[in-house]
Amino acid sequence: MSDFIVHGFPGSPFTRSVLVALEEKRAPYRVEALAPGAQRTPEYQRLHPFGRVPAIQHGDFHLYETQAILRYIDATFAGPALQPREPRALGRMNQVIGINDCYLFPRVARVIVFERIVGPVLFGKAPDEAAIAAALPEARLCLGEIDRLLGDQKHLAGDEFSLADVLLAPQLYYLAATPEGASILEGTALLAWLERVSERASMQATLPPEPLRKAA
Ligand SMILES: N[C@@H](CCC(=O)N[C@@H](CS)C(=O)NCC(=O)O)C(=O)O
Repeated sequence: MSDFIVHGFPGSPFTRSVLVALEEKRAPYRVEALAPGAQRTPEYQRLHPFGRVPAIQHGDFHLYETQAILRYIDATFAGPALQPREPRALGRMNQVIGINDCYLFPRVARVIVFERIVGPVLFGKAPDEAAIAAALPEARLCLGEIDRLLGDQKHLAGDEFSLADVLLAPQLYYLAATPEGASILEGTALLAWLERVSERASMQATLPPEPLRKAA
């Protein structure tokens, strides 16, 4: 049995990014699926004091924060390198990761994806249209900027698939399935990138569970 354990919610985009990185490396792992609300228990908060997913255990080593976990996976396991060595490509990768963590996830995906997909599918909650409308300017800014940075490159940090793609693809998978995300992404290079990256074996092997997958 593998000693690499991923604690997370099935369907969580950050958890999926960790699984995608492990799949890209062909590293063995097992998933400990958390029940809804379990992130707030004292037991889980010993692994992640901020009560978020994912968190990992690798033998006696514990880590949380997705980008830290992704870098750890890349440094630990053999297989294709997921971080470019060329300084400008590396800078671009880190920039896109920063845009996701500081703006796209907290101000856009956490609102629009939650209100349109997670809330209705998992909690039977009606979407808060005012919250969605308030997130739209930031959604246009984030997606427009990532699309501009992608330009005519194959991947977000250049020609090679990198941690920027690993982090962003699971987020945009859901966002593109909302009417708002679909309308902003229509006809963009970013949408073509998402379609390309979604065909990778690592993305296909980590699809969300059925109710969320159907909604997306
Ligand atoms: N900065 C964290 C963010 C993780 C995060 O927000 N995960 C979401 C799921 S995708 C979560 O745990 N939500 C549960 C909650 O907010 O209670 C990371 O990069 O790992």
